[in-house]
Amino acid sequence: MKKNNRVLKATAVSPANIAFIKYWGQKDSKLILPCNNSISMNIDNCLTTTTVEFSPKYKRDIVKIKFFGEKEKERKGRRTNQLLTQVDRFRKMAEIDWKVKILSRNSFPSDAGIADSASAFSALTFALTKALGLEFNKKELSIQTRLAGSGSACRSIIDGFAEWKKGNSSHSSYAVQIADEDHWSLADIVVVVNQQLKEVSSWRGHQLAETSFYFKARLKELPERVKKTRQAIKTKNFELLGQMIEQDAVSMHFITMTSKPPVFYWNGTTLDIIQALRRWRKNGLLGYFTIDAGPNVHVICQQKDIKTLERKLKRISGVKFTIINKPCRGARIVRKHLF
Ligand code: 2P0
Repeated sequence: MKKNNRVLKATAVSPANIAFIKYWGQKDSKLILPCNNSISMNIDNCLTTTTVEFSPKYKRDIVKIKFFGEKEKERKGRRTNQLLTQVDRFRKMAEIDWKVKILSRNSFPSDAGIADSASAFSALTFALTKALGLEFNKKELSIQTRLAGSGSACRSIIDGFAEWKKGNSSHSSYAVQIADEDHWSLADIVVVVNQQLKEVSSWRGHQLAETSFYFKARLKELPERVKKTRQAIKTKNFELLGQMIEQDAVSMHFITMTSKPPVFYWNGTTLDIIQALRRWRKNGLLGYFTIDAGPNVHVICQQKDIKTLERKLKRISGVKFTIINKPCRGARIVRKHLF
């Protein structure tokens, strides 16, 4: 890390990412070290923009968030505390004690069940480094982002397709690029079936993972699946990628359903979509599912099939709306501030 000139105000934009191979289970919950490597693609319609400003004019730390379709509002609670914990780590590194104002804006509906932790923590971390004149390379930035608490955020630092290497220490656990955002014209159709907040957080899910008798079996089969997924991306083998992401989504949800206590994230429509995709594939229309810690389905397809798949998906009873995403760059600094 190098210390440069402090500009004290900076803005970063960062995407959410969809995991093809899921991060599920932690080896170390303080250092956020995962039990397995995970692989993801950044999604371009689910962005967080964050401006931070350090100044003696602020008498206290202020965190404002503007959720999609809502008014900008000062927020308190767990999320704000997490963001400020990351700010405190950076204040120490930069040896500054000025108060901060943070304004964060999401480009996607917060009730779409897409966790904004990845985009929010990666945008905040990048903006902090710039404002405080701390210069990190991509690897160090990914590590600093991981330490914010949302592990999946460390993948959003990387452009395009990323693999988070689990490592065995804080210095060896970070994300690297598999391919950039222009490598492959894939799409992620987020199919929203339920707009409620999830009942059990991913954080709790991570802690429960080891209570599943089958968790060890998942970890055993993962290296092979990770290898094939990486290969499928590099060689643009869509059918292989599809098989791998479906296997991994089912494996993760099998762990949640067999944890003690069990957690069921799917609802009836989730399963209807899975069945429909399998039927359509028999007729040559290729879309594969993956599902995060909630009932909404991410349909991974080739861009040429977006329209057909979206039309058919919207006809399934219980589907509320869809969000179309393409692969995109990771976190970046922008000139235009939010305030
Ligand atoms: C992942 N997930 O690899 C795994 C798969 C969700 C399922 O890491 O919502 O980003 O703040 O608990 O910390 C989600 O964990 O999300 C996650 P929240 P976080 O993407």
